[in-house]
Amino acid sequence: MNYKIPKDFKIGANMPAWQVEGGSNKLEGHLHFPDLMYRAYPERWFNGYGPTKACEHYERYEEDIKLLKETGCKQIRFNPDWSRFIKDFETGEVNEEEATHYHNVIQCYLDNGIEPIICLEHWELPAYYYEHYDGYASRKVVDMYVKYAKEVFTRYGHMVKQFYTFNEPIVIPQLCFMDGFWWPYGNDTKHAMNWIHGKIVASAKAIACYRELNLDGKIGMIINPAFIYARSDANPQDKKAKEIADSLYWGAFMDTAIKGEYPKLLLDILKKENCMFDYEEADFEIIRQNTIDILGLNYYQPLRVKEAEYVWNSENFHLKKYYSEWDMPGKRMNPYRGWEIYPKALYDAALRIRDEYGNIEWVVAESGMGVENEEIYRDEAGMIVDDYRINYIKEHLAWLLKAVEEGCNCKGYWLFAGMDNCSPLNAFKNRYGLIEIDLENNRQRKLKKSAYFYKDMIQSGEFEFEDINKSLIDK
Ligand code: BGP
Repeated sequence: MNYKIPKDFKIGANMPAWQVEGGSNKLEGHLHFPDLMYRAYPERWFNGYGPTKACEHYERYEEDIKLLKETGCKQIRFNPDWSRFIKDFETGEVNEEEATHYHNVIQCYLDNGIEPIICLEHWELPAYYYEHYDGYASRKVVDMYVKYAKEVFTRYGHMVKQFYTFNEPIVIPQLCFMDGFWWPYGNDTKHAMNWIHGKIVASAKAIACYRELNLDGKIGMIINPAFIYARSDANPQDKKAKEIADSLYWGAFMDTAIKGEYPKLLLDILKKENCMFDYEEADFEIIRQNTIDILGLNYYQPLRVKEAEYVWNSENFHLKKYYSEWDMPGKRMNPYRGWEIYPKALYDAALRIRDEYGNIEWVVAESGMGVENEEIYRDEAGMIVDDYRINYIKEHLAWLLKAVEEGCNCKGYWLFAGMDNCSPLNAFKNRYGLIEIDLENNRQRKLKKSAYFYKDMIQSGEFEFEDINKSLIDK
């Protein structure tokens, strides 16, 4: 079947600072949070690679942007690295050399016919703010974030027309402070909620600041709401488990960002479990008044849940008291990343945004497939023939375009990622890029087959794929 991409639907890719830039020229004392994660246990990062060099994009951005042009991308989402952008973390004074660097990066995108989109933070919280103030749990840091946001808006707002306040703001609080999964391995839900609330307030204040500047553009947040399915909606316990998980993993950021308020269910549970975050009375009004214009939504895998399997007997409350993850038999997997592949979730989410969130304008800000040992797919001419990635892109787009046809307000799809890059802990294990990075060979860049597919699809405005409506009938 032939799928047509609407003219106002923009296809692009991602280039997040800490995962591509590297920091070899960084000033002393200007590390960011992922640097701290790496430095605590470098041996836990796949083959020892980390953010220090990453792809050396900082030095090689002109070469990279020329290659991104070759992929046909119309938009690239990137971000300044907050930890290098600020010279003095106490006053918020900007490092002018770094500000000029990012000005040049933006100009280079524009010169190559690519629209640059800025997300202010992709976890590059300056290490200083973590070490001295406990990050977003502190109002000082919230204020310094807003100061940084204002500098970025003022300096680049005439060149960039879409800004996002955060990328996946739940991930660091959840994985580092609640789930004990990443350094510093915290298991304290209240602490994580303080970070989450701090980020929600910081985003709302940055949005207020953007609006005060009267810039001609849009501002949003990039959220990775969990796309939750219950084992059985007919089973009331499973359904309840889903609602509770949804109140945090979907609702905390989606509801505050779009509707201006927290899900009541989440607040009730936090209060009941003595994990209510610290807040100032004015916070709720600030959140209510400063909702987003546009939503960026990241999606990789669904979350399948069932009623809680174990009795929660730890002193530290975790939402898993109320649900367990359900390992659905027969699910389709990306075995390298260990994530389920389920493209229809994009369609389901689109309908929910249409029906429950005022059909706000949105884009898929990340979607992609990480694959290990991609060299085995190299052809005789030396190109990686990543047909699995092409298929992945097509099936996700097919479901998305079906939603658009049904009135959903989705206006774009940005692949993760423009180039292979450094993941948290997995480093360069799973490759995500349209552009290959050859680590053995001076990080040489080369277009993969998917890059040529991308260009063709974007230029022609169409692609061929199976009729997904048929798979609907089968299921
Ligand atoms: C998202 C991040 C991306 C990217 C992606 C892929 O959570 O926003 O930056 O890393 O996940 O996941 P991973 O790199 O862990 O394979």
